[in-house]
Amino acid sequence: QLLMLDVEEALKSGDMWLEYQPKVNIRDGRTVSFEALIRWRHPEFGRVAPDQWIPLAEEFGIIHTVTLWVLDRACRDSHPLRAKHGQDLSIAVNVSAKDLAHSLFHEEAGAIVRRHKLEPANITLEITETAMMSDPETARATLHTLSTMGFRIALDDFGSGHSSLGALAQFELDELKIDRSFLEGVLDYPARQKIMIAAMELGTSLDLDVVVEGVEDEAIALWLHQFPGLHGQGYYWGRPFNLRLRNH
Ligand code: G
Ligand code: G
Ligand code: MN
Ligand code: NA
Repeated sequence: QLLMLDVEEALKSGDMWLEYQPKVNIRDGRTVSFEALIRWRHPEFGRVAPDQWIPLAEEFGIIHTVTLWVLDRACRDSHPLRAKHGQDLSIAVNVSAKDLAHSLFHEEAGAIVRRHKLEPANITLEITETAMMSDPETARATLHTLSTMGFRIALDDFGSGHSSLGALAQFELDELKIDRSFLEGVLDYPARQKIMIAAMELGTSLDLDVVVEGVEDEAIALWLHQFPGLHGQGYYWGRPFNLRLRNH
């Protein structure tokens, strides 16, 4: 909790930074998007994982500042990434339920994107189904506004929460990210394969871009090759990397 006093300073000082992980077209291996993932090295406590502090930042009412900072950095970094990987590359940013409840979020997000000479269509906002369902009325209204502005909306960690199908039906979505838990044992158990296939087909039939999360090895990647139009994300294609340390 004391950590929360250090968040704003860490954003300014460079103790927080973004890493980017590719989402690829599984058939041809081309990168279609990069997801921004926040990192924090605390001067006293060392590395603090987002799972450890993002929920606190939501509770303490400072997630809004964090999310806008992430969006700003991601927009800035999108220029070199697009120069390298193509102008239709999308940059993905994780958004929390608390952000959607903030009445100015869409205006502030729109202003940041414009300031960087980008269009909302260049940005994908990833929201977990748990976040969407925590206050569905507010989430639906804000997501509708953001979608109308042109932002792409992704349902993150699909299948890990309690109301997956409900979220699919209720929100205006462009992308479905199938939670990596679906891949556990998928090569060994026919029932798991059928569930995975059904989840992918559900997304495709709703005209969503389908992203399979957590692909770690070649065996899974080869299995996924049989399904056309699929996108994937995972250590197999690339770990989150620091744009400033490596040349991508
Ligand atoms: O990459 P990683 O293991 O560190 O991410 C862990 C979790 O933290 C993931 O669920 C991811 O969505 C979340 N996360 C990473 N970066 C951000 C961020 O900038 N904002 C929010 N709200 N969540 C993030
Ligand atoms: O927002 P989301 O929950 O999808 O965040 C992605 C999280 O998953 C990050 O923590 C990222 O580091 C992690 N991740 C990305 N690829 C893999 C993978 O192949 N295996 C595992 N175990 N985690 C992954
Ligand atoms: Mn995500
Ligand atoms: Na997530």
